[in-house]
Amino acid sequence: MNPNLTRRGFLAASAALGAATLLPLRASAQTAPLLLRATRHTLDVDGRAATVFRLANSAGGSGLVLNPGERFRVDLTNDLDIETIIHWHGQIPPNEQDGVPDMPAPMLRSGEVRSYDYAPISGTFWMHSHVPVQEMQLLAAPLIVRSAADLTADRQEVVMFLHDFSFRPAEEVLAEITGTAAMAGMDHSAATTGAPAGGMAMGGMSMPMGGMAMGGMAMGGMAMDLNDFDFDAYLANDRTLGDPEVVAVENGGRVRLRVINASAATVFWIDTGLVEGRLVAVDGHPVQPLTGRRFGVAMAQRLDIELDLPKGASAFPLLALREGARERTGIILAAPGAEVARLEGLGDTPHPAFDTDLAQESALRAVTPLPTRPVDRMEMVMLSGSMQPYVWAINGKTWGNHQPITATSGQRVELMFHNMSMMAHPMHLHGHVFQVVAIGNRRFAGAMRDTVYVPPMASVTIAIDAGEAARWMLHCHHMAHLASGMMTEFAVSA
Ligand SMILES: [Cu+2]
Repeated sequence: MNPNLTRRGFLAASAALGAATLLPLRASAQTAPLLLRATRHTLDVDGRAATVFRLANSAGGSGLVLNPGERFRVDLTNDLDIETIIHWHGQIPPNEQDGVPDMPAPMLRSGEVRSYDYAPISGTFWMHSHVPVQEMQLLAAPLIVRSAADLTADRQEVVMFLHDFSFRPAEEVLAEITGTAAMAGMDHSAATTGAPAGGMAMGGMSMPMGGMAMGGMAMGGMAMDLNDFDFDAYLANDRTLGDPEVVAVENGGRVRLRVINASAATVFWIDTGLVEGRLVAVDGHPVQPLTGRRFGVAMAQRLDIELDLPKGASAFPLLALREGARERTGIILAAPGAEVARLEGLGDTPHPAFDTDLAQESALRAVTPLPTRPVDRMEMVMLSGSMQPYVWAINGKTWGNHQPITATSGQRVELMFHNMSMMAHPMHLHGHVFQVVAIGNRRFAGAMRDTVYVPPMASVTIAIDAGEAARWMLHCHHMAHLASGMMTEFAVSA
């Protein structure tokens, strides 16, 4: 056993991702690369078998855990019979290792092994295929980079990895959401060429424009669109509430919950129930602690929530509630001797929409903000689109017709996202960590992030110090929006 590990640390390692996900922890400098395989895997979803993708570590579990100071030195093997490529979401590798098809590296052929090596940022991260239909079929996993404080802290680490899941092929799900048969069969091209040629067919979508049919909610007299697809199941660590993961915790112990929303198209509220939580990091980056029992998390975002469990032989459900609907998923923390009651996968009433007024984002303050300096470049980034036809654009253009947003390496750039549409967009920038610096006209020293949620008709400004001179993707992390072309590039020149 690793002598560096405290007893709690060992508990944490054992419980965090389940025994199968546990990687051997190394006490000394790493000698061999970590192994990661893109492969297939069978899940049991409410008693029904489902074949999905998996990013498997050397122990056969999902994802990677790195120790403090350890490099992200990974050999990725494509064990699939199709091409794939993996993006290290929120990390800042050299651009050639970023994992977007042909941007610049090609996808991995079947059987190909590719090596990655960079200094990682510590915190709660994840990795996923940058091909939307593959991400939707769970080719995604946690990437946890521990800090020195994580190893010495007297607390248990628990990961909650969230996904929306359909038994139907992802191509079919995308085609139904977008209302176009042309989308079916898009795989590689979805991430690189954007919208299919020709018009978008109108079939498949029953929702009227701006309608309330499926997931609409009224907002200031207007109708916003929330959920445009009803998935078959909502998963937390690959399981539903019908058979949830039960994590053994210490009586009265402290837990650091690492929530990762790997959903294709679902925003969740994390409900800590009777236990008050302390939100201590978003997207892997520390924020000044914010207490509460409900925190929202959009697609691709992460939350680190600390929980001080009350003493007693109790069970503590940690639920993820689908916004604008009754579905929920989650895991259960159980102290020794606790009785674990069965929970329904449907709540009594629909859960509210997330952060329409940006109240949560407004309350976040970075622990380590960007240094204050003059802004060299300010750009407005318009987000637009509609359900019918299902087209989403950045500055009026879809990927392939896009106009890059440009900067020079080292410049301080501010991007003001202005959402002119009735759906929210979680906007993700590759290769950079940015700071939220304004909501509407109100400036503040907000959170450091890699994915920011921009609700309908709102504006959010982020500040970035432009990094490596390269083409970096900037896109919406709603998979159907991305697949229909809601992507541009942040083109940094030397
Ligand atoms: Cu979007």
